[in-house]
Amino acid sequence: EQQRSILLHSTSCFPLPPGVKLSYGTAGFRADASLLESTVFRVGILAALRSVQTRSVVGLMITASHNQASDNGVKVADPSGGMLSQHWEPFADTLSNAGDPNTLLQLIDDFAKKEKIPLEGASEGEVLLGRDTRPSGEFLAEAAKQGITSIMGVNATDMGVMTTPQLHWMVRSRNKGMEASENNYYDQLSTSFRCLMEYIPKGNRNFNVNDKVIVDGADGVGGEKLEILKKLLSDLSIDVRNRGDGVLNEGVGADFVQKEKIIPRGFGPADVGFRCASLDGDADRLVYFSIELNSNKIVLVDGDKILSLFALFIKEQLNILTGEDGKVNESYQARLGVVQTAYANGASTYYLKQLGLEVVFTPTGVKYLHEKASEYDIGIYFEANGHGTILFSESFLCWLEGRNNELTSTSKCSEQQEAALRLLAVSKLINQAVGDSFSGLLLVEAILKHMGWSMFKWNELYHDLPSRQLKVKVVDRTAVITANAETVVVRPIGIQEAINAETAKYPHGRCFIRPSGTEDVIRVYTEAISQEAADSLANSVATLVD
Ligand code: NG1
Ligand code: ZN
Repeated sequence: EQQRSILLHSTSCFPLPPGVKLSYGTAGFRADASLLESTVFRVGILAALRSVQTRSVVGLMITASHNQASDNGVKVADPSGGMLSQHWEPFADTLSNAGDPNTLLQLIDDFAKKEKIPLEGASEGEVLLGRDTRPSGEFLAEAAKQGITSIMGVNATDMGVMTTPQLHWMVRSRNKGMEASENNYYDQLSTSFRCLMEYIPKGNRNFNVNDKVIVDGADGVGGEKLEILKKLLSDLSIDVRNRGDGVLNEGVGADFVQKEKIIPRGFGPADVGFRCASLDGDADRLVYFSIELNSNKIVLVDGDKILSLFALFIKEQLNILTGEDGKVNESYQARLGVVQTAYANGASTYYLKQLGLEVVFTPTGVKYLHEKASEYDIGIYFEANGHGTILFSESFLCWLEGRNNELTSTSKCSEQQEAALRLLAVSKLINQAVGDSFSGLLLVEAILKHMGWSMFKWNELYHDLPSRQLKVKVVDRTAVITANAETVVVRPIGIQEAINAETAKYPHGRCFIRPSGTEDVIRVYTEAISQEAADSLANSVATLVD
């Protein structure tokens, strides 16, 4: 009864804006910040319910990532630190569109029954609340708190401004019973980075101050947080630009750099010859680039290439550990898998398969990639846009620890032990909750150093096939239904045949279309042997869709 009246009262303070219908898309709810207060309140309730159900800490993040500063958004981190379980998404949709307090109460009641969430009696829970640097974040965080605390027994712990991956990391760590403050996060990253640097092959060890990386913080939360992290790193020089003085995501950031392929604000001719990297607005994406002399263009080193570098390094360490032929007696047959989406450049897939790796595809969206990667002992996933991470299975880590102890007692610092220690360090450096630009950056830097490679050498692993991405506005994007990890259109009937016929005209052509999960458009993607061919194929397929 008390619970009912609390909910009725608080909900009446958060009426829905008229005529707005939002949906929990690829990355939570996103809209103009002025429309979001009631949604964020309702997501607060949802996060609290999830926490009560799982008897674990849950996260709520307020961010619109790479979108413009006036937008905002909200997403929930599950107890594992990953995305909200997919079977809760329909509830997220109905809950956030329920205007009338009585309807909302009924929805919660029904859902709680179905999901066996004990609302009567001593329910307990905790939701960690984070937000990026958007000005609207503060009042939206208030709305979230109101929602969270409307469920009796649930506490809202406000972590203030932080990156999306930091919040996910904290949720994961808290539920593993580990210490999980922001400082613990920096400690874990810097310690494991130092450990990797310690096992760099001797010839490549010297630290050269001119060998720095220049990072574009997208004028978001990443810049200020990276300033803190970099102070703990002695073997790496990081110059942070766009730390928050300019407009968030405007002419800066990973999304801009990857899509436009031009120099972001704050970079110029003086940076030619240096490794540069861009984060996005909430610091969960990372791409590298270099600046070309006398041009405003950049050479992009995208998520596919970061993935390839990681895969190469991990495979090398595994080979050392288990012997090339996997014949070392006590070797554990570690399953290494790589997960991509149809947007991965075909040249990267070809390269990874050439390395002998198992490559699988999922639909677009981190939740799908992450889930697939978790099926392996070591699962590496990345989207071309720079979001990705590496997952290690508990049983593999256990074996690795054991192997390391065994090697310690026999031959000190053998090659094999170094490989084991490197892999253990990677498992701590990389954020296993979600893609994290900071751990990605440190791992790239450590691997380049390990290999003794320049960025140029890295970029030469393979050459991207020319590609084109277009958006087509349509009346109803949900009319397009795809299958096979979005590579084939099954509805409307006949379109796939037409696409096939068009694609066949281009040697080595590849093309697929799919409805976007974050914008009201159909996306067209093509690859071919020249830029002109990729463009022309994309244009003709776009007219088929129209
Ligand atoms: P949609 O709008 O569904 O294509 C985009 C990105 C995804 C992912 C989400 C979430 C592309 C082609 N799509 O999804 O990879 O990052 O946004 O932010 O880049
Ligand atoms: Zn992001």
